[in-house]
Amino acid sequence: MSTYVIGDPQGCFAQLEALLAKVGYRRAVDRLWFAGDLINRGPESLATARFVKSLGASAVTVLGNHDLHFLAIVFGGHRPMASDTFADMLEAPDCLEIAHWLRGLPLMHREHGFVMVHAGLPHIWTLRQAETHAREVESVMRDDGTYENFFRQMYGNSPSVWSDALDGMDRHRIITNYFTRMRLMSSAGEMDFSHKGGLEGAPAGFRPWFEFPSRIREPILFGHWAALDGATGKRDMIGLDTGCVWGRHLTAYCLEDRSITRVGCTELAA
Ligand SMILES: [Mn+2]
Repeated sequence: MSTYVIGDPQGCFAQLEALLAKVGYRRAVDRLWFAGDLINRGPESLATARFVKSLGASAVTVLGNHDLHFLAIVFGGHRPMASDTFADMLEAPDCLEIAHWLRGLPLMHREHGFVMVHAGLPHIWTLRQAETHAREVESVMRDDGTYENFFRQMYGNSPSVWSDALDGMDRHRIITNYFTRMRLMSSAGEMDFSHKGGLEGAPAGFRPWFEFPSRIREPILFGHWAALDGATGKRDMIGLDTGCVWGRHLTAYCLEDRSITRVGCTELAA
């Protein structure tokens, strides 16, 4: 059995199928992990979501900001943006079925000595704290009495720095932002949402989240930051978003032998 961890397909289903063929994926035997952003920007969000959902317990997916954006539209009353490409999902007969499946997915997964998240883990938290905070928001998204309000109020950049004293929606929003949107942060744990480029040109006082000394010893698998192209300079900070939807690569990381497999992606019209 092999476990392949894949970053940010974003609706590029043909490339996902090509990557699975290249690694020799065996559906009945192997497991797939997805570091989030299954959908949006690419051409086949519905096919991608249906495929991952069909894998049941043989796939593990953590939620990304694009997956949450879809849920904010379906459940939170928000409108699609012009750049969204998941109209096929919104119009599908199984739209709600997919959305309810997605809201049951975790923000963080820990298994086989690895941790998987979409954007990253802030250095201000221990692994135990991160797990506790992930479970807090997952509970809110799963609870039939609270999920709609969560998706209505999920958006926003405030608060931008953690405090144990935060409660209610402010607390749930910043936890969600750390797990699914974080790129740059300050030593105090404040997030910056203005910078989406590479490592150069960061605002003063802000650095990539993975450059701060962390108490977390387990390797961290993450996606989200396509401009990095997977390069963090650290063996145990494993970036998996290699810009498939921007015409670069879709990447699979094999947990058992730590090998990396990529397929090239031609430029796709969004
Ligand atoms: Mn993302």
